[in-house]
Amino acid sequence: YANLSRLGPPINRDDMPYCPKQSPHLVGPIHVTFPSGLTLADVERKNPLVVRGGRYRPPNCEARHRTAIIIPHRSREHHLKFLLYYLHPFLQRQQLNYGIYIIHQAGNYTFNRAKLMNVGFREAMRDEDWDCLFFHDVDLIPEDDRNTYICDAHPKHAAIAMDKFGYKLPYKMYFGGVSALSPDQYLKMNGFPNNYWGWGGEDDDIGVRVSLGGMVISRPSINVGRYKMIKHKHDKGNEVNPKRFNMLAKTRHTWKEDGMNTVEYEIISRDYQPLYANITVNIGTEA
Ligand code: UDH
Repeated sequence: YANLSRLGPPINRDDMPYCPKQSPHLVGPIHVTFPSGLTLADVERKNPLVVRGGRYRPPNCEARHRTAIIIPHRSREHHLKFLLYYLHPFLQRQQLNYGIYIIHQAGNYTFNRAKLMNVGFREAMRDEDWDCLFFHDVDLIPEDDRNTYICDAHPKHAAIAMDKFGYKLPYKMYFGGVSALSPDQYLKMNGFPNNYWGWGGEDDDIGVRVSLGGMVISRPSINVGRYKMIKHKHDKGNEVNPKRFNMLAKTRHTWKEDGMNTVEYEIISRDYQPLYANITVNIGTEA
């Protein structure tokens, strides 16, 4: 019997067939609006199959992909609610096995987006053998579900057409907003930098790391990599980083000494909410 079972397609422990390569549930373009009065309880009600920690698996087939969404966060609950409202159904239509992680920076010290991503990578991989990680700003809502949240052969920059840039790539090496890497790709470039405190530069550093790691940037088609940004002002505690250009000029010398191999932090709490796993972390302060 053991030998016979190897003759056919792999059979899952529940004897469920694999989901089709192309999901039959996709709708294409999504009209994104921000309904007033929306609550997290509404989002929960609309997503009855999502289980604690923001986890989901297709009910009738075995997912072909396991994707973790990593969201750096502080004081953006309002944006988070809208993102979850759109993202949960979006990922379910794509028939993914997925989990959503909010990496919440504790305290009031200057924000550090890239370091939070390193924390998210390590903590999510502790939970599950994810085959793809989506690093996702909280204020970007995908506008087309053919923008599949799975990894490519090279690191993928997904948010290539944002409304705020006129639905065009702002510059060739842009790698900000939403990107996707497999664990191998992430480790090949030593993850993201830990030392960009405040706004700016870290996304370009990450783009440079992709090529330093011997890889190229992969992108979805411009018709589907579309995002609406929830409008907002610069946050308190995320002032523009004046050192960003100097740091960026040195990435080729620093990337091996700063990244996933050196990230240090202290987990304050890990709680599994109905719609996401919330990891609150002390990432320290600038050296
Ligand atoms: N983030 C937080 N809290 C903060 C700062 C940043 O959660 O206090 C996260 C959040 O996921 C956000 C991401 O980090 O989406 C990137 O930060 P950002 O939204 O500030 O960066 P972006 O370049 O916006 O998208 C810049 C401010 C635009 C002001 C323009 C005024 N016209």
